[in-house]
Amino acid sequence: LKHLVIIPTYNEVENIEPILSKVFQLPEPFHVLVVDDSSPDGTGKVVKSLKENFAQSLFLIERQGKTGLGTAYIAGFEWALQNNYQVIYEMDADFSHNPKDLPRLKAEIEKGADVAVGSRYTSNGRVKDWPISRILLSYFASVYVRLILGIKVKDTTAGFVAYKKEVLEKTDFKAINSVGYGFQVEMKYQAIKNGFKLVEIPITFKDRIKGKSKMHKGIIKEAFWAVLEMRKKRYGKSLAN
Ligand SMILES: Nc1nc2c(ncn2[C@@H]2O[C@H](COP(=O)(O)OP(=O)(O)OP(=O)(O)O)[C@@H](O)[C@H]2O)c(=O)[nH]1
Ligand SMILES: [Mg+2]
Repeated sequence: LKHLVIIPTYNEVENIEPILSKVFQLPEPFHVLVVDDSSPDGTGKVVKSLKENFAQSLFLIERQGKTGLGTAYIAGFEWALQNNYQVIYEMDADFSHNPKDLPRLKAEIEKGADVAVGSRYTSNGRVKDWPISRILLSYFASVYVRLILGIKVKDTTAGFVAYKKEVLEKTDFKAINSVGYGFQVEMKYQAIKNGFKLVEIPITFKDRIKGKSKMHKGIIKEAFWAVLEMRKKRYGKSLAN
């Protein structure tokens, strides 16, 4: 199987080389696609220079200007499908997700899951170094999503996920309007509504040490409304119903 890890980046110059080297040190071969939005700090340049050493396994999409995490992933998914990858992973550049957990997500897919989520809120999942306010916000957001959408997933906003290519092929990306947490929720929601099997495995999520967060209030508001909109979309139901 061909495995591709997509890492969206915006101003991650301090993190990008260390994270790529961790992924490429794993015992199993993962390819990496970085989707960089012309980071002013030169993240894309660093990736280009590393491509010389990893010509077969490191790829870069450069986009003009910051257009958000969701559209970066969609561009990456399209590239992954065109290039025949069978399992596609989402991972942040900032070490909040531990690259060592990639083989655990992979194992879950190989055991038969269609979607494997690195989950903070399943039993044994953890969040380290976040202020309590941020943990509470994130946790109650996940409860809100579960109530509104009526799904069992504990960590719907998680951004550390493995998707089988069949799941992405069935996803209606045009229907997704949100770019932040709402995007993460809608990806999982569509997968479930399309009948795919989603499993959560516990991870320890760590706050970033280097670089700046791109999270802001607008993304939370967007997600709040997007979840209500999602419910109306009747994913997975034929129009005849
Ligand atoms: N290409 C691209 N990447 C982005 C954009 N916004 C965020 N990212 C990347 O997406 C990943 C997650 O973003 P973060 O800023 O860490 O957001 P977060 O994890 O919700 O917030 P923190 O935990 O506070 O860091 C990181 O690798 C970012 O560099 C964007 O607009 N375009
Ligand atoms: Mg982060």
